[in-house]
Amino acid sequence: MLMYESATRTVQNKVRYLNDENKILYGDSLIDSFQSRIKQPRSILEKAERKGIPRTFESLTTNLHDIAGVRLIVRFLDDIWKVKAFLDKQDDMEIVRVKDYVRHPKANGYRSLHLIVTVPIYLSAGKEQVEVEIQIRTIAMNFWASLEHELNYKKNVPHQGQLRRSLTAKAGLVSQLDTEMNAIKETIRNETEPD
Ligand code: 0O2
Repeated sequence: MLMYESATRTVQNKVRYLNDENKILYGDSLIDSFQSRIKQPRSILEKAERKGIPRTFESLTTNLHDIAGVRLIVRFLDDIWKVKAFLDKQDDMEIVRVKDYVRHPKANGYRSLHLIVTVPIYLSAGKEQVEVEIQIRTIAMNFWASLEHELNYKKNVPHQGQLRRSLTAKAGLVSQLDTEMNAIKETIRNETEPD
């Protein structure tokens, strides 16, 4: 857990730097907010059970890629790719897997860009590469995903199937809102004379 916490802090520091740099260069924050968490042992074991992963240390750390997670919330669709480009350039961070649920949403409507990265952490015994899952999404995608997550984890919700279908339909509206807000932002920034 200490290793995962350390890896999460490394990612957080990079993100803070990116935001500070962006404020200086463009007077604006790129990341609206971020959250990070280490998966609770209970959730690790539940997920392992769900996926049929043996409950050994070796197997859990090899097969579960989101024990450490950082979620980056941006305002606009374009900003997702700006953050990804910044992370691509980090020499001491390797992106080992990309799941693009933004261009290829899940059937339930879930949208988010997932990156599995490895970052080095330094132990008394030497350097170790540790995996962190980074989720990058807009405020609107996050709004949708947090409610959908609540529905998934609550038991005995009445009309669950109907609510699920309704959420999938709303995901279309969220996607449309993201596209339209991005277009408005582009117009404002491109067509406005500098102060
Ligand atoms: P929790 O409780 O949020 O942590 P894989 O790595 O391919 O073997 P995994 O880990 O399921 O399988 O990969 P994926 O699809 O990248 O999902 C990782 C996490 O993304 C999930 O972790 C969720 O946090 C989030 N996520 C993925 N799909 C959905 C979705 O349909 N709705 C919502 N709200 N979140 C989603 P956990 O451990 O499943 O859940």
